[in-house]
Amino acid sequence: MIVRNIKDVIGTKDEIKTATWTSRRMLLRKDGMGFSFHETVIYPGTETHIHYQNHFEAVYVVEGDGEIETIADGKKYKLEPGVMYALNEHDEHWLRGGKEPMRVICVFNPPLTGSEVHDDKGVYPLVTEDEPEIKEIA
Ligand code: 9YT
Repeated sequence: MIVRNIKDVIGTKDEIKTATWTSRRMLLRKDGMGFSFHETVIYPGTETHIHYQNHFEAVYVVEGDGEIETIADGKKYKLEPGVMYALNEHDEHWLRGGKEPMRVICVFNPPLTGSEVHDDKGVYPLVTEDEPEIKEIA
């Protein structure tokens, strides 16, 4: 079993900071679960262009506020505690922070390796080599 405390991730190489968000990566590809699991804080008043062409992501809001806008159709969705969104169509979008820092839990499939940040098209690279096998449940 894996048990980790967010306090043990903060300040390490698994805490990635950009101009618009901080991501604390609690489970990564090396853990062999088939997904990664992060706590991310989106900074108030910011806007991030995201297009996960190589990944699926689900996001659950636990604190704060913000907005997501899907670029293909211009639809906007309010983000607040209790809301989940899933990018099941690799949806290109704008992610906006609101008035307060927005703390979200994110799951990525396939899992991130740890150091990914968005490129200029909002994409994370796909890393597939040397992936540990997903453990079978006995
Ligand atoms: C919600 C979202 O996609 N934020 C950007 C960062 C990402 N969650 C990550 O790398 O943890």
